[in-house]
Amino acid sequence: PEGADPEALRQRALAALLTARERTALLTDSVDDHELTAQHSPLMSPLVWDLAHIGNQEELWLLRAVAGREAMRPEIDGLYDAFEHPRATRPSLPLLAPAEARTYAAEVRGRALDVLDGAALDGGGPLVRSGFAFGMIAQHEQQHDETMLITHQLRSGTAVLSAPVPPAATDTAGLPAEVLVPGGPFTMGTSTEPWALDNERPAHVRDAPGFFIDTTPVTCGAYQAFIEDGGYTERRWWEPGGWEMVREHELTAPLFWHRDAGRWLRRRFGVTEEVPANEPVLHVSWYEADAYARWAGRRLPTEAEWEKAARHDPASGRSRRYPWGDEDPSPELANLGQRHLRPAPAGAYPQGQSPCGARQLMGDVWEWTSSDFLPHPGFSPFPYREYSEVFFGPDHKVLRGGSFAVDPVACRGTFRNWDLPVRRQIFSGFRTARDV
Ligand code: AVJ
Ligand code: FE
Repeated sequence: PEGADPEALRQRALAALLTARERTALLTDSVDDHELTAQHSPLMSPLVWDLAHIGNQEELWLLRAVAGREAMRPEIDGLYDAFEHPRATRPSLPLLAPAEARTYAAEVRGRALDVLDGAALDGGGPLVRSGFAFGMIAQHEQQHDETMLITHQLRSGTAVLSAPVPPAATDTAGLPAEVLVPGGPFTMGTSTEPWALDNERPAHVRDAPGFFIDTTPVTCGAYQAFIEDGGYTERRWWEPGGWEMVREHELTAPLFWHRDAGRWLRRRFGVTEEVPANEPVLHVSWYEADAYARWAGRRLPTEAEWEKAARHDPASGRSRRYPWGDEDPSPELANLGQRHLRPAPAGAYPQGQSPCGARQLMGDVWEWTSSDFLPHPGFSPFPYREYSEVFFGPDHKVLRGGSFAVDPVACRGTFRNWDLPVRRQIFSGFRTARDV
């Protein structure tokens, strides 16, 4: 993609915007107006807020910032500013009704495609060059689509979404439990990926001593052993904040699990099923991931270790765009893009493995790392401080790799996600590591 010609970039941007809008339509047309305006959890916005916020951000960045247009409806900007109104308060705002929100987003989109048509993607300022703002807005919409999928998972009632089951690998019998990543320098972050966001930049060298990392994410079966060994009842495994969370909310298992006649069941998008032992565990907080790792005599990988395991190619000494190489994701390589509504069994996607032999680093489940969300050395905020910079610090932990709910446009070996260590409604899992 670096140095790609402007017409190819324009097509790429157009495809990314259209793909995102199709998914937004699926998530917002599959429920009625009452469900669009209801609050399904105090952790989430009503779906209709996400819908108009998607349109509003597109208006701000593609119509106003790139093309210099006047505000279409200046009076609504404040309603859809995520920093002005916390999620829990959004249902009581005078939001656009579902039909109005759809019309607004569609009108913005029509104008944005005109702007894309005439944009000089090979020159201009940093917003236009390489189609950055268009890629950023496609990623923004896809991130809110993942957020809306979380809202779908939290809603009660019958299922409205369905998808085929992801493939299992056939060669998992001989897979080692962990793989070695030898010590030495590697390149973290990127200065060349055109649509990489500010927090992924710039490329810089890190040195990491050797470590072992799990070949696959930790499974529900392995996590059940922690539960059955009294994991949630023994303070010694938990960070103080985690122990407080366990006691206050009387946690005994991942979110959406419940016990029934001696079996663990889980509710998934409106359907209840037995917890699949061989599937990566999902909906655990950072505190639970950290406690499990301690119980197992291991630890979470640092963010730099995770990225080295995913990208470093010892044969060439360089870092790849993805675990499997430099080519874009495809259905044979990773479980991405909401093609499936669950992670694939542990060990799936052998073609997508990284040079060290770790599997499923991209897609399936977001993976908690031990690291706080901090800027890379040489970071500068772009295009706005509120995208990343205001979240840097000890409050947020980094997640890497992307879940089944992440679209390929918002997934790279350098992509960084972050959240509070108590959060577990997100599509989060983890793998563990140890020193050599
Ligand atoms: C990167 C997923 C933490 O959803 O809060 C959406 C992405 N930023 N709108 C979030 C985002 C602004 C962000 N995360
Ligand atoms: Fe947003």
